[in-house]
Amino acid sequence: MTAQELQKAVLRHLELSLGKDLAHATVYDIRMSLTLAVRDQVIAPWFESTRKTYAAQSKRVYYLSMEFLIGRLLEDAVNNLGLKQTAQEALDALGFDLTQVIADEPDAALGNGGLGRLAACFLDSMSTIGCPGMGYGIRYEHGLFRQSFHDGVQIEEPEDWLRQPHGWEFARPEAVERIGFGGTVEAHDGRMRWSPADAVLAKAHDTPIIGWQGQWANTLRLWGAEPIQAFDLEAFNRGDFVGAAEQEAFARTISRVLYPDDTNGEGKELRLKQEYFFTAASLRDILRRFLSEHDDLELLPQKVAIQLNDTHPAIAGPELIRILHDEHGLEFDHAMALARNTLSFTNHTLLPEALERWPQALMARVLPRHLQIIARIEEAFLAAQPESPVRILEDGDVRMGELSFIMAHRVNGVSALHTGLVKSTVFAQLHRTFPDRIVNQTNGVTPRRWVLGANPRLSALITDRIGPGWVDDLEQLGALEPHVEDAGFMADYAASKAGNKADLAAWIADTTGIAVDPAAMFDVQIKRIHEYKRQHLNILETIALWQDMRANPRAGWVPRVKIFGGKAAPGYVRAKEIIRLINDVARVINADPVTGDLLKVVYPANYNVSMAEKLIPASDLSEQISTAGKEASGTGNMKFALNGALTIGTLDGANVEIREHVGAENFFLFGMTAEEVVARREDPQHQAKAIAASPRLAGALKGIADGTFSDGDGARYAALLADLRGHDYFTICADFDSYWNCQRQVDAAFADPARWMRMAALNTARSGWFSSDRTIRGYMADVWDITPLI
Ligand code: 26Y
Repeated sequence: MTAQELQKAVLRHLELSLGKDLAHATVYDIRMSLTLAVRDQVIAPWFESTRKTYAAQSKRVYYLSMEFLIGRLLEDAVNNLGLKQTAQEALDALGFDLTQVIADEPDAALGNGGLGRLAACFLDSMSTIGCPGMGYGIRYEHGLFRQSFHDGVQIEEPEDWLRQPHGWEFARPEAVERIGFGGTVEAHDGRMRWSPADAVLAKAHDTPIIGWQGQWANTLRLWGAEPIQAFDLEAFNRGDFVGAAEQEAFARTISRVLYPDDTNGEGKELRLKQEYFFTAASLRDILRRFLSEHDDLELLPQKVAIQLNDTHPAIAGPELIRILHDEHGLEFDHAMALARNTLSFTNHTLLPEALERWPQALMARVLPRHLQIIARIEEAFLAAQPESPVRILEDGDVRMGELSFIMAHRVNGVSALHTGLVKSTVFAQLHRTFPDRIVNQTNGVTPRRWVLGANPRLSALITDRIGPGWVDDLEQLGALEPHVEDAGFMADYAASKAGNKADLAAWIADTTGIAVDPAAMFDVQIKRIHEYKRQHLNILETIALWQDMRANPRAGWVPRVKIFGGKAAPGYVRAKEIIRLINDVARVINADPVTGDLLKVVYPANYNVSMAEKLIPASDLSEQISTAGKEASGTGNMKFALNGALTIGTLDGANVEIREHVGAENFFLFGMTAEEVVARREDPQHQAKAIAASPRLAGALKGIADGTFSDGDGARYAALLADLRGHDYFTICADFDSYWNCQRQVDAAFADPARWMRMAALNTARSGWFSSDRTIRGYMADVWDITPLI
């Protein structure tokens, strides 16, 4: 497509789809017109992919996820279709700037964090590799809340991405499923029949996901809930106008909003309904497609692979059995075996509070037939494993982890360390019973979005030296390694980082009003705010550094900008205290003339995918400092390493594998190992001893306690401090000195720019393994048993 052709297509959509002429077109109008023009280019490969899949009678993969944190789509699509340059020229000619048009798209935040972003990277990789499949999720009207700070305190406001029409999707009014809730179960002619009391419609909305160079496209199908009947006419005619709309209100509530908790499952009835809603709709859709091609249910596991993204769609097991047994008349054990051979399950966390449990009483009310089926699953399991102490039904709850494990033929962890812990802790008993079931699939990230799209400077440099093949074959980055000996390459590498940092400094000034020195080290921690991720360890080190700098401002400090980004679950009190503390500390330090440009603390509000795309390419230091054993994998860590930020991190999650790949000498390691953390907690005085041994830590804690950062209000952080001094489950204190010392090694390395840049370039060259293309190939081989169609 030429720029002229694209320009014509944009103008055609501007007139015919938006009803505007160029003279009156806004950025929104142009963005929508360009979106529609680019979407037109996706249709042919999309149809072609479907045709090939049918022709090959191929197995398909269905990725069921409560979350898809996709962010903006226009730039990705333009890049994947090779239309970046073309689009730029086309818009220039119309008097619009492509960058500005791209930034006009709302950031689709249909997810909380890692798990949802991983699902989005997987969609991109499946389409790039030619793995036939679909993502299934919920079309939330409101994604993750918008964050702002009032006096440093997090305020949540509703997010509104669907206020404007969503240009990428196709509504499918014909693709609707009726989803029931509640009601009764009765036997009819020897079969159980569930008669739900309420029902809603699930309506499909399809977004095509185009792969690299437009060679393949899959579909993301999101279900929106709608009433079966918009209006109860009988009630209306009685004069009960509000009651007449009740159905509608209930239905729409189901897909209204994303739950903003990423760990504290509150066991809310509405969440259970959301889970069943999208899982049941997806399964019916999958079975209908399967039965349109095959007439033998026996073939299901050969033709269909269903991946459960954590336990959120775990009701898929019982629901699939219900369909096969109650509706199609298969024997229960037979139905169960077919379901298990079709399903597989990914575990993303070991935190006990994130393992879903639903009260049996609630399940009996909302999904009465499923509760019966779950009891039979447990019976069948115990009949085969009479010695096993494992139960799905326990303490009045349904344990969704155990259910998922028993109903899956493969269970995977998301990094080598995490998978080992899955085997030795949460699912130790089940692992003993089924020693081949658990496999590892270390996470990855898509290089299209996280390098090519987010870091055009670095991308151009890489392509200039090793050609363009790296974009869908990321291990080719290894070919950069000899170039680190080339002064010309290193100068260009440093210049690309400097350019990104200058851009970020300008953006920080714009959005926060804080002036930062682009030559300072950009030290970045961006992720959900959580105690186990230890943003408070970082801020304690920041305070200690500031105190040292003030005491001795001329000691040759390495200037730093500490950058934080992330949201806290609205009900997570301690996480919100940490947010306030960071903002309080930032206010005081940024106003201090003694430290000046030596130290700044920046915390832009409303961190999201688009903000990550700005921050990561401009980072020098990547903070991956979770308490060892707690971060299942991390994926931000991979994005940073690829973009040439050095990691300061613990031996946790995929940090372990990143360190192995980039080399221990190019990674700043500190802190206790997972085993050491467990051992240290045995000593109830571990935090007190650490504080007593570290005047710096004691000084930082004291600074908080005496109100230095809270206008003299010593009580503001009393609870946080009491926890650190009294319990400190996340071993902030015990790891503090190790972290401090490691940070000073970071300073020394940064003070030698040639050494630093060489380490950074080696991180880029050696991180190719962390492509989600590699991860998806692993799932295809070890979990899904499917081969690519391109
Ligand atoms: C039960 C409910 C409240 C719940 C909702 C969301 C529980 C958990 C989550 C999300 C978990 C999550 O995002 N886990 C992250 O998954 C990433 C992808 O595998 C990992 O890289 C990351 O370490 C892990 O915390």
